[in-house]
Amino acid sequence: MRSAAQLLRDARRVVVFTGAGMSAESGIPTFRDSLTGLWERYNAEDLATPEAFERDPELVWRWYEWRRAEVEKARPNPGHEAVAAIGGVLITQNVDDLHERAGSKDPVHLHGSLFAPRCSACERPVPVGGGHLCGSCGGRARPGVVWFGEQLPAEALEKAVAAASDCDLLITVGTSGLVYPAAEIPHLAAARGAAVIQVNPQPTPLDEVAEVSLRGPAATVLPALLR
Ligand code: BJW
Ligand code: ZN
Repeated sequence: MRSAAQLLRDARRVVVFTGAGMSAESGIPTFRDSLTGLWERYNAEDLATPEAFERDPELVWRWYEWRRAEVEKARPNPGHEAVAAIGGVLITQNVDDLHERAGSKDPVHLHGSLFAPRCSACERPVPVGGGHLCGSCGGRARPGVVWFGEQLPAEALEKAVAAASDCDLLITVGTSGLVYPAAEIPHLAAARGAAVIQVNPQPTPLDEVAEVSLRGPAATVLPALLR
C-alpha cells in the first residue's frame, strides 16, 4: 500500500481504468455475477450479443431496462469518489453512470452506456425509457452498449489508447481483464513504461503487468491510497 501511494504521489499523468468490480459495493452485480436472481437461467451470450437481440429484442430490452432501474436506485461508493479525487483520465468499461455521479469529468465509456439507447437502423439517439421504436425512422431502438462481436466506439477507443500510451501510472480497478480489446489498455500502458497498480480482491491475468496488486475491495482500497 505504501509503495502504491508513493507511485500515485510521484505520477504526473495518471490513467484510471475501471471494470464492474468498481460498482459492486454500490450493489450493482459484476458482469459475471449479473445473471442471478430473475436472470439465472440465461447466459451472457443469450443477452449481450447482436444475435440475442435479433432473436428476442423484448427479452434483451427487459434485461437492460431492469439493469438501468437498478443503477438508478444505486449510489456511487467511496471508491468512485476516490477515483474522482485522483483525476487524470478515466477509462471505464462500465455502462452505469456512477463515475459521473461521483464527479468524474468525461469518463471514456469503452462499452457504451445504459443511458444512451440509439436506433439500430439510423443510429440516431432515442430517448431513455421512451419506447422501443425510433421517432425519426421507425426503426428498432437498441441499448447503447457494445455487445460481444461488435466494434468499440472508435473515438472512445482512440482516446483510451492515447491516454494509456502517454501516462506514467495506470490504476486498474475491478476488472477481470478477460474481455478484449479493453483488456489491452493496461498492457499497453505497461509496455510504454508506465507503472500499473491493480485493485482487485481476486487474482487476474493483469497480475502479470501490475507492479503492485492490492487485493481488496475498491471502496476500501482506493480511499486508503489517497490517505
Ligand atoms: C472487485 C470487487 C470489488 C469484484 N472491488 N474489484 C478470444 C480471444 C480474444 C478475444 C476474443 C475471443 N473470442 C471472442 C473475442 C472477442 C470478445 C472477447 O474479448 N471475448 C472474451 C470473453 C474472450 N470481444 C469482443 O467481442 C469485443 N469486440 C470485438 O472484439 O470486436 C472485433 C470486431 C472487429 C471488427 C468488426 C467487428 C468486430 C467487444 C466486447 C464488448 C464487451 N461487452 C460487455 C457487455 C457490455 C454491455 C452490458 O453490460 O451488458 O462489457 S461484456 C462485459 O465484460 C461488459 C464488461 O464491460 C466487460 C468486462 O467485464 P469486467 O468489467 O472486467 O467485469 P467482470 O465481471 O468480468 O469482472 C469483475 C471483476 O471485479 C472481477 O475480477 C472481480 O474479482 C472484481 N471485483 N468485487 C474491486 N468490491
Ligand atoms: Zn432511426
